[in-house]
Amino acid sequence: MRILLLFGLVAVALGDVARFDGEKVFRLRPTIDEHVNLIKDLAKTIEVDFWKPESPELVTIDIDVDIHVPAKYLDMVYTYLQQGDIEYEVLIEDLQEAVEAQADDGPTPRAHSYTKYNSWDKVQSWIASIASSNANLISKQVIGNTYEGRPMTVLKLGKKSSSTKPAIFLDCGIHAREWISPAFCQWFVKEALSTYGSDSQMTSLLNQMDVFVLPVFNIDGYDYTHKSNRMWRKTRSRKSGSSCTGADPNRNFDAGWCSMGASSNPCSDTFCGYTPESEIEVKNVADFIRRNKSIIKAYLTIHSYSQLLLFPYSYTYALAADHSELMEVAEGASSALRSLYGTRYTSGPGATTIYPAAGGSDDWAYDLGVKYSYTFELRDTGRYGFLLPESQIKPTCEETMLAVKYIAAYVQKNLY
Ligand code: BHK
Ligand code: ZN
Repeated sequence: MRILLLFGLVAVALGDVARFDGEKVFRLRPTIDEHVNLIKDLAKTIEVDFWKPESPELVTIDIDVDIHVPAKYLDMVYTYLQQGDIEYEVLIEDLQEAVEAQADDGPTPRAHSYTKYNSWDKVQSWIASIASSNANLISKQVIGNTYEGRPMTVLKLGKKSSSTKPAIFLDCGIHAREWISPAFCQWFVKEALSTYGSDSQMTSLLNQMDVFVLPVFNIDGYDYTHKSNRMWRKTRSRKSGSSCTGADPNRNFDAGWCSMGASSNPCSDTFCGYTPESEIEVKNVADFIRRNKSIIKAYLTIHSYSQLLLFPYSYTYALAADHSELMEVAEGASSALRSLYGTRYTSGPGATTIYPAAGGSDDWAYDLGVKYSYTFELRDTGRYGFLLPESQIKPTCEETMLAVKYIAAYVQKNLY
């Protein structure tokens, strides 16, 4: 009876999980306008999941276009690419195998692990326990709930002080499927706590400043990628009148909102939402940053993949007033990152370095007055994409720490 019950539960749990057997990820290289049009037409005819860029509207010539194609369309896509004379390679032969191969850091333990992709339940209990075990250096506050009612908790790292300290805001997991991102925020908190007192740079940083860390921004989406569909990107909000779920939180900020590089179609992966800050998660974060505007000196947000260090603007080709300084700091951070394992990053404004896209959090924070505003796109450049194996969590987080610490040290040095 107990065994039957167990089977029943497993069957129910498995029954909801999307599988990707035989599905492939292609990298296309459109070199003429005709190729671009063909790719956009293809996206209209069949369901294609755009990995890079994130939606067909963003496709232009001479960029890599990574798409995930369901098995039933493969024959058709091969014929289409050949007839259209579009150059391509297969990045991932079998997506289901790649999903399963992510967990190459050993079997999934019951407990939280810094070298595994932790479920939301594990991250949530980790937040509670880490905050209570280091009361002198860390405190937590709930900044609101997600659409589905999960609490969004910001951890404040820094030595307690009687006066208000300048701060850095760091968030991870804006996009649900970019799993390396929440892994980095967890790593950052661990490293900050364990190296305070021994690493002079971290000690000085946390003595003089606070770091606000939001470990998972889009919790509902993150939970959905663990339980139902690994490739989900957006929030999980619903609105009567549309059969599609969610908006892109990184198109929902009030920065040139929905003017370019975003979609007003609720079914698109880059849907900008019905209004700026329509997504409660975005509103909660924007409210928190507005409330703390006078102390927040830097805004850092972690995504994947592509190995880029981006800064404003993405909603316009115009250069930011602080362009040269932002570029200089980005170059310094990238070379610090590269010094560990040789990982190469490209830095620049979002609009020219990836694509113009309005409604992003870094542009919004910058226009609010947070000068040092950066978007990280972590490993890799496409071999695994969103399915970066767990064996790469440690090296990715270690090298990223160097870049984040470089930016933090620069901000700290220029406080007064
Ligand atoms: C970065 C900053 C502002 C607007 C867009 C971006 C690129 C980012 C996005 O929102 O499309 C790329 C991405 O998710 C992959 O992490
Ligand atoms: Zn992203």
